[in-house]
Order: sequence, then structure tokens, then C-alpha cells
Amino acid sequence: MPETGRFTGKVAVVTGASRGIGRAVALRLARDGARVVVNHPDEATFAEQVVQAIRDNGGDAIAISADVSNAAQVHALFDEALSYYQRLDILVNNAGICPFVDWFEMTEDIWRRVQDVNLNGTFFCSQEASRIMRDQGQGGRIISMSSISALVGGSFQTHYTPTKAGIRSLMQSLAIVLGPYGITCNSVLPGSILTDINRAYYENPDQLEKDSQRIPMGRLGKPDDIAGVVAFLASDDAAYVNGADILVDGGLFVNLQ
Ligand code: RM4
Repeated sequence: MPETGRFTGKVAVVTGASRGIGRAVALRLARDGARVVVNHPDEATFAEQVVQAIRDNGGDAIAISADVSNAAQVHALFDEALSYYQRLDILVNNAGICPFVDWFEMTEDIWRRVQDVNLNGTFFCSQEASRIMRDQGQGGRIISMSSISALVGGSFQTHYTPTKAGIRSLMQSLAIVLGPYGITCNSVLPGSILTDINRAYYENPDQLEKDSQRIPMGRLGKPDDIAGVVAFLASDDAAYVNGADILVDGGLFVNLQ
């Protein structure tokens, strides 16, 4: 896909960008001209590899460590991003965890940690970013990684599915609050995308085959399948898309019968 330059002059923060979908989003926005903050919780090696890949391709990026579940670290993340790049145009709330856990084995710590990272992290980052964008007065884009799990349950994801539904709902409410500032808020709902979040689960070839066969396109998704949709929502082409969600699942959700 040739570079479009459509994000030249724009600055993006992508959370959880050291691996998986976040990494693909960071690379894509940078390839299209954005200067990118590659946020990671504590994966400096992976994050620096993403930064180097962007720089090797002629782009501009920095890695900033912050646990998005920690409000003080999120404040510091955006402080450092702003002092380095002097502006903020795009926030991609991608950071998320999903340890697959049996309901009856679910502990309070596991439950709270998934809520803290996925939902609270999206709240902390969205509030920081929207304040910056509001004060900048030039609009902005907030794109959050919800999930097909916002729409359906998951027997080993009882802690995770409510956070993805909450993220989708938060974007709908923020679309109302931030629309007057020209800041759009939208969700992307990935289906089954093969990344480190579920790699162990799919090491079982029977599980991989079963899930792939349920998808009309016959394969799990790839991080790049999501990155292109995020780039659309971040672009001027999506200037009037606000409070929306885009399901990116190869047809999995509709394949009931
Ligand atoms: C998604 C969906 C996928 C799963 C990931 C972790 O919402 O449920 O199947 O692999 O979560």
C-alpha cells in the first residue's frame, strides 16, 4: 500500500503499541505520515523495535512507557508526548489484556486488573487526550479498540467482555461531549485476530481450525486487517464519523446459520 501522507503534520499516541494490533496501527499511521508515540507498559525492547522500524522507513516516533491503568503514569505519558511533539491529533486506545480464565477460577485481582487496564485505561487516556485536543482547538480523533466481545459473550472472557462493551459505550458518550470540539470518538471491534493475546489459546490446532471454520473468510484476522480501519477513522475521510463502531471480523458475528 503506497504511503498517502494523509497524516503529515499529525501526532498520534497509540497505547499498547509494542506488539500485535497496536504495533500494526503505529506502523500504519507512521507510514501515512504521522509522528507516533509508541506507548508500552514495560516492554522497552519491543517498543524500541517498533520505533526503529518507523525511523528506518523515514518516519518519526518515540517510545514512552506508561501503565494505562495508572492515572499518574498516563498524565506523565501525555505530558512527555506533548513536550516532545508540541501537539496531539490522534489517540488510539489499544492497550488491553485478556488472560483466558475459567469463571469459577476468576479471582478479584484478575477481574480488577482487566477492568483497570482495558476500561479505566481508556478513560484515563481519553480524558487526557481530549483536554489537549480541546485546548488545541483543531479537533482530533479518539479511536478505541473495543471488540466483537462487546456484542457477544466469551466463556473464558467473563472479565473481558464487559470492558469491551464499556469501551464501546464510552466512545458513544464521548462522541456527544467532544463532537462540539471537532473531536470524533469511534470504536473498532476486532473479531478473532491472531496476536500474543490469544496465541497460547490457538496453539491448540483443533481450536484454531474450529474457530477459523466459523469465519466466512476462513481465517483468523491479522493485525494489519485492523490497522487499515483505524487509519480510515483517523483520516479526514472519516470527518463526519462520530460515535460509530466498525466490526472487523471476517463475517464471524453474522455467521450464526
Ligand atoms: C476478542 C475475541 C477473540 C479473542 C480476543 C482475546 O474479543 O474474543 O476471539 O481471541 O478477544
